[in-house]
Amino acid sequence: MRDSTTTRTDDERCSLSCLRGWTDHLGLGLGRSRAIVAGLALLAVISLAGCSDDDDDSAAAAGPEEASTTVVKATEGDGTIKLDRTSSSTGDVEFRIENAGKLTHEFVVLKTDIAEDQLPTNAAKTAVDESAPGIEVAGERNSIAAGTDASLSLDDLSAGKYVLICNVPTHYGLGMHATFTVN
Ligand SMILES: [Cu+2]
Repeated sequence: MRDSTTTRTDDERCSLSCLRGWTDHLGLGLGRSRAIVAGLALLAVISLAGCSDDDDDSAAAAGPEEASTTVVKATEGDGTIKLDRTSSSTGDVEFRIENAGKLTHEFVVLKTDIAEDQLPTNAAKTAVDESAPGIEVAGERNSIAAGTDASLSLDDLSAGKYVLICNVPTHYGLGMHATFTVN
């Protein structure tokens, strides 16, 4: 490894005089001691350049840590929810929702261990009871018009089982549910 302590000391002590000595040496061919001093100045410059490279490397190494969002594409039809992936690792998840149907839909993410087609419903049995025991709403996007896209970003999803539903009255019963797992 380089001896940076010695190099830095030389640099601090004689940055001006070293440069002057180097210039004198090049221009006038003066004594050997000045040539040595000039060489030390050159080493100091190289050493500082090396330090800059190290800084650049550490900054670049920090970059990849940023992007860890899992993107899930969800396509809603009038009676279906289809996913391009059914699981993710823990962390941020972005659902990109396309309403490919002719009706307005919702996209609701529930954390629950209950089977996707066994969720408790309201008294009229037209919609899932989102406040029932064993169900936790992780996030939702309402009023997604027919033919439009929407997005739902959920930060730091914890491990477990999730059920994704549309809870517009009667739509759950039509089959608008899907299972998603965070590992
Ligand atoms: Cu719906």
